[in-house]
Amino acid sequence: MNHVLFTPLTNLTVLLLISLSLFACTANSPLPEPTITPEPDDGRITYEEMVVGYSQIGAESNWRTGNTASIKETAVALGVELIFADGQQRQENQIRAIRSFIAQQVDVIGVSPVVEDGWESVFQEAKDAGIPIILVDRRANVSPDLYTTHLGSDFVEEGRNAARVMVDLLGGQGNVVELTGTVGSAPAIDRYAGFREIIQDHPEIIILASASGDFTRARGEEVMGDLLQLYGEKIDAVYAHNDDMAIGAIKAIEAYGLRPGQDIKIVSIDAIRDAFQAMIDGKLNATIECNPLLGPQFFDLALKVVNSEPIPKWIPSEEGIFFPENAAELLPARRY
Ligand code: GYE
Repeated sequence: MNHVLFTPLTNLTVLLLISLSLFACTANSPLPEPTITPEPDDGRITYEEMVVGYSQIGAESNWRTGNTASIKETAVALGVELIFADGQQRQENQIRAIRSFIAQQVDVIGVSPVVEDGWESVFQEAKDAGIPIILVDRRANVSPDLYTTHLGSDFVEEGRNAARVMVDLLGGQGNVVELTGTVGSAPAIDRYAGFREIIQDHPEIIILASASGDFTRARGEEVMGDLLQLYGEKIDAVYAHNDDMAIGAIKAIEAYGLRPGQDIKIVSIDAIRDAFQAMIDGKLNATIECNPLLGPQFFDLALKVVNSEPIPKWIPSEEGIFFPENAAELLPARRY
């Protein structure tokens, strides 16, 4: 929406009202109180004036539902008009949503791209319509002039941290199976790469297999069940790209008759509340934090973008690593 156009109109209305009230003063005395006080107008767009289209991936994990809640709650708190679209894990739904935001002439589009590839043309359409795009959480593989900034985690570093913890847990030796996230997604690609960067210096740690559980509990359980059928007690550890898949894997390991967290060590990523509970229960050995509470930072950036303020091309989140030792103490304060 072109807010710049509203400013002269507003000033004109105020002027008209002032002259009308001046006219009224000469006709009747005493002087009435002026009904409108002109507000200082620095021409900046405010949260209340901003319309934001947001294309979310879906609801595949507790991380994602925490992320959605943060975006929606922050919009309400700030008074931003938010048009939210759930892509149900499908890129074509996300592309359709972005096209409808363009048709509605929103001020800014936020998008968390389910996979990295295939966004060039729809982002170009947004650019041609003069609507800035902010990538939230996941990256898209597009030329940098097609988006304004990326707000999200360093997924490679998360993979490295998972590997560092794994090396410690295994004492530098053992067989690992990996449950990867959605094929072609930025976090799955980077968490795979970061993990290997560290593991390659530990030749006695073998990655037996790597299979996608699509970031869901159900698929994590299913794939882990298959891996147990294939490798059985040879498996010393699981590296899961998110906690939901780890929780699925825990079920499969128990169904197979082994003890998750003891017979098979497990390290995963996100740090959702259920992961803290699994650590308290002794079934998960560590979780690497990935922060989904991006609502406040996202709308702050959106406001800066519509007001043409300079912003960096990438805003990484700050994240920690959590272990069973203090899981019970930390769980009450966890918000997702
Ligand atoms: O780790 C996973 C979710 O893109 C960082 O997506 C996000 C990942 C998160 O489904 O749980």
